Amino acid sequence: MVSEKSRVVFSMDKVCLLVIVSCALLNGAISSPSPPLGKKPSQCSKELPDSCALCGRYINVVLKAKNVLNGSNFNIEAKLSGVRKQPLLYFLEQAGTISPGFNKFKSTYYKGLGYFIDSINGVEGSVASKTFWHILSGNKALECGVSSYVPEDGETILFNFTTYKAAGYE
Ligand code: B12
Repeated sequence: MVSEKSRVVFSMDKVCLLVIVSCALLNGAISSPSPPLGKKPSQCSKELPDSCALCGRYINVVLKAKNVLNGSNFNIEAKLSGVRKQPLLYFLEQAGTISPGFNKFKSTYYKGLGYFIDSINGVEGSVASKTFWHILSGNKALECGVSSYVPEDGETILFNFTTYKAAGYE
């Protein structure tokens, strides 16, 4: 037999449970689906929304730009420490403040893909010469561009001026 008191306690439990679940859902603790087990999320999926430039954790990233192909050969580097984790483009912009060569980059916006890096330090790729700025992490080409790739703490990103052929795109 259920007494009046235990019925009240039972319905209070239900209310508490409802409140906890609602709070968790609002905080995203329950709602966000995980990628299927054993499958790595795509490199290109944006980890942070565009408006989230101020909420990534602080990380260290090294950017390098190498041109041994076209005239003014150079190897430039920018060591960025304690920068908020966000798409690579923001690190490239930051690099310009500590390493002058990086402040002379040009880019073109493509809908759905973001920014394509046309030139760095005055050296520009072209369809005519079949050259471009190839972006790599270690010796692996990035699977996406500067607007959607989010670097990891301790990562070194290389912008290497090269030909379509040398990069394996021809
Ligand atoms: C051709 C091509 C290139 C050529 C472009 C020049 C040319 N001669 O046409 C070259 C070899 C230079 C190139 C470079 C890169 N590419 Co590319 N490229 C393509 C490809 C095969 C076809 C694009 C095309 O002609 N579309 C048809 C035309 C009519 O449409 P369009 O909008 O005018 O096309 C232009 C843009 O796509 C732009 N473009 C090409 N690649 C990229 C990459 C990014 C990030 C951006 C913003 C723009 C862009 O160049 C095209 C010609 O002007 C696509 C795959 C595909 N099937 O779409 C990949 C593709 C667009 N490239 C890709 C990538 C990752 C790159 C690189 C970042 C690789 C790297 N690690 O360096 C670099 C860009 C680096 C930089 N400097 O910013 C990815 C983009 C994925 C993403 N979501 O970001 C794609 C989808 C291939 C893939 N599935 O991996 N690419």
